Amino acid sequence: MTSVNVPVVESALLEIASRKGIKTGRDRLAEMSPQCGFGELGTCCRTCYMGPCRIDPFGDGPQTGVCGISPDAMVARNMLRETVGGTSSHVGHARHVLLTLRDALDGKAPYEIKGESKVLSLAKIFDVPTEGREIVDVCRDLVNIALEDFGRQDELPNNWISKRAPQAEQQMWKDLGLMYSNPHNEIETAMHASSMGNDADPLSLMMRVLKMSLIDGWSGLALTVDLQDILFGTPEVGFTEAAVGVLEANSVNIATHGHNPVLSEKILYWSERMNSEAVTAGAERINVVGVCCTGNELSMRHGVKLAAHNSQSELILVTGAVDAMVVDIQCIWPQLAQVAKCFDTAFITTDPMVRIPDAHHIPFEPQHADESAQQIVREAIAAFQRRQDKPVDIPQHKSEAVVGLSVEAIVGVLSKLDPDDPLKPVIDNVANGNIFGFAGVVGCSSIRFRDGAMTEEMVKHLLAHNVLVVTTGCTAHILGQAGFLTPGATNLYCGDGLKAVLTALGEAAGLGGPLPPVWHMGACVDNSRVVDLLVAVADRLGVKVGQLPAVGSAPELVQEKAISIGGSFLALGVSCHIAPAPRILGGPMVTQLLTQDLADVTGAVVRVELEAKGAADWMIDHIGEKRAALGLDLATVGAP
Ligand code: BF8
Repeated sequence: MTSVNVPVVESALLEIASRKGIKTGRDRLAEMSPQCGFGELGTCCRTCYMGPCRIDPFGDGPQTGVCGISPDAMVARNMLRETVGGTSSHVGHARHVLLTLRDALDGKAPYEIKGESKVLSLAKIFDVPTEGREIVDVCRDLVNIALEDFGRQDELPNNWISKRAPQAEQQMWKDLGLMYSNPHNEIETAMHASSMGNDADPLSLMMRVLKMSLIDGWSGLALTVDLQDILFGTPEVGFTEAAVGVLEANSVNIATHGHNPVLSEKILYWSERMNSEAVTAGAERINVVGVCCTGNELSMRHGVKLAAHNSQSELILVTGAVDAMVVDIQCIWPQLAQVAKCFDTAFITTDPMVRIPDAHHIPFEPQHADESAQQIVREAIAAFQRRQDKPVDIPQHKSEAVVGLSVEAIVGVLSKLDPDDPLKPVIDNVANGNIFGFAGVVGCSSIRFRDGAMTEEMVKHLLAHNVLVVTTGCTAHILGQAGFLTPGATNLYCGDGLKAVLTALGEAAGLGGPLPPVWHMGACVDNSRVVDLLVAVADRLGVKVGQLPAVGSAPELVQEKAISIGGSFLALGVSCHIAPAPRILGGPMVTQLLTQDLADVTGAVVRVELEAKGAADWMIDHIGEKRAALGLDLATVGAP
């Protein structure tokens, strides 16, 4: 196993950028510092034109906005709008995939149904008859159920949450007034309520935050993943490599970046079929690699190599070896177009929502997917021809990585041990303390935390204390690059209990070695798979999800989407660590609500820890408290 740590990868790329005179996000962050303290605390309001209003939380200066709004209401209102931003992204993604699937079923878009098993399992959940029916007809019924959610004005419960979410938690959400009907109506209501002169009650606003987060969880994440599995198949365990060293000097390198596999699946498909055109142009082959979440999507279904997480997206361009960077939606830095201009790289935008000056825009609509994808691949080959005989700088860092651990894949592996009760070995080992608990370490990569390897250091502490880690998003790239997604990492980092159980499970399942200690579950939308796993374990134990010895962490928060995803975990009763602090500290009541009082509402709290060991220690303590509450008195078994 080759293993590197991310700062090595990044310092190599930063050295190349500096040598070539290219500014990076770190330079721009330094120029921007110190950043606005009012903004950081959440007490800057730009909602109306009597403002912007700024409230000094330390008592100097005005204590309300011009309209009289309190600091807590200001903070809560800002947080609601952040959550709407995150939820809109995921719900928009879900709707795009839904319409693509509808068009595919109607013969209007060139996509097939690769996930028949997902169609059948969803049919069971949604009471769609399957006996003697064609799979496309079953699928059409599911599409109509999902479409109904986006059109309804009857205030009846949303199908995807009311059928997909666990029943015990639904009762809690009903009691708290958090259940919802049409996600679009709720997004409108949240924007309306948070505009000037409406909701000014911080508690009411924070309940809207939780409700919006639930919408994210079920009509965003879960719906997207269910539909993508129908179209592209449910991921299976596979092997890949991660880090910039996956670029190939003599190949046409196409970096797919963004989130929506409706585009990247077609780029991959046509790259495989147009390889001979690349060879004719002088290349060894076409090498499709993945950046950010679209990278996770392709890696877990096709083993596509993972080139970069979000804060490396501009850095891999300085290699000069990326012939085309093709982007769809979300987390696309406008700066990418400027860096691409320094090289022969074709920076290609495809979605009408993502127009970036100096990018080459090739509109991509699912109905004409094949034509657009072929055009994009040809642009990449042309860019390769332009760079021929020019030197490239590809740092030779990469690590192996096991990817694609969907819940179905995990159950598949465990079934080899106990086909009748696949989760039993996991449950037994949680009970005896070999698995101390579970941590979902998810979210972004932030240049504020990268140089300290925040995520890697935190995960090392967790594994040493026998906490099994699951990961998604850019965090999955970070951990993949650092070698945590390999069987070898089990021996390197795990405490004795976790090492023993992962070794026994891996060997019994016929893998010839331990399971990796960090399980790659996909992109950020695949946090719904993390929820599905927790629900399955909770069901098997006969407890609520919030009672499990489990905790979440977004150790390098960047995006609004991470806020709404975190909120969906809080609504389930799963406490979350986060760094940096969300923008709430200027509102004492909101801060107390999220860090303490929420425990009496959903059972979860938020914890801010900016340093890796402190974060891991809190997570381990929290898991210990959950174990004690469940009566698992072997709370310290296996801890070093
Ligand atoms: O949805 S982890 S920087 S790429 S927001 Fe964006 Fe964050 Fe990366 Fe994926 Ni998720």
